[in-house]
Amino acid sequence: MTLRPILIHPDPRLKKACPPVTEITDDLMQAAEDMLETMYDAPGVGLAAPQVGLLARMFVMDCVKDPEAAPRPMVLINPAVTWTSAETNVYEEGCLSIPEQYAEVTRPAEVRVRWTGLDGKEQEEHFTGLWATCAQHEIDHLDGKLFIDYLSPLKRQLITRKMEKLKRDRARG
Ligand code: K1U
Ligand code: ZN
Repeated sequence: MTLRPILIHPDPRLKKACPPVTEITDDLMQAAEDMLETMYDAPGVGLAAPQVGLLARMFVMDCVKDPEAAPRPMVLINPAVTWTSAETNVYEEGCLSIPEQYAEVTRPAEVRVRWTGLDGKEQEEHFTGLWATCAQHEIDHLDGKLFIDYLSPLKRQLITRKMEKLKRDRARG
């Protein structure tokens, strides 16, 4: 398994809608394994393929927060939201592509998601709490959307400028 570098906003690859996965190849399975390792290492609770420069509709997540509990690594290929609750939830979201920036985002509190697993089988599950928020955040990534796109243009610009500076500083070493 290999840690893959996480792209930092702004990057054109984070703004593109990803095409569906048409075949579950060895390369895709390797990418899913690497993404899980990269997510746990960050640490994060989710990671979408475009965040590691792979334009494909796939994300990984594990929202088990209790360090004593068993982990639940999930790989979701071609995910689609099939139902959303009318009730909404406000969560202070972060993003591994926008480090150390957090903002409240309102989304449906519960969702049903259908996807294909790494074994090629269709699955569907009802998500609540952080799982629901994370699944929606990751599906947004697959559509080229970031959590800052829910903020005012002014807040978004402020965060984007901070990220441009972070990238300049990192490039200088
Ligand atoms: O997609 C990403 O950039 C990952 C992101 C997912 C996410 C976080 C919060 C709300 C919705 C979606 C993260 O994992 S940011 C890091 C984070 O939230 C976290 C890190 C360690 C422990 C618990 C949470
Ligand atoms: Zn993110």
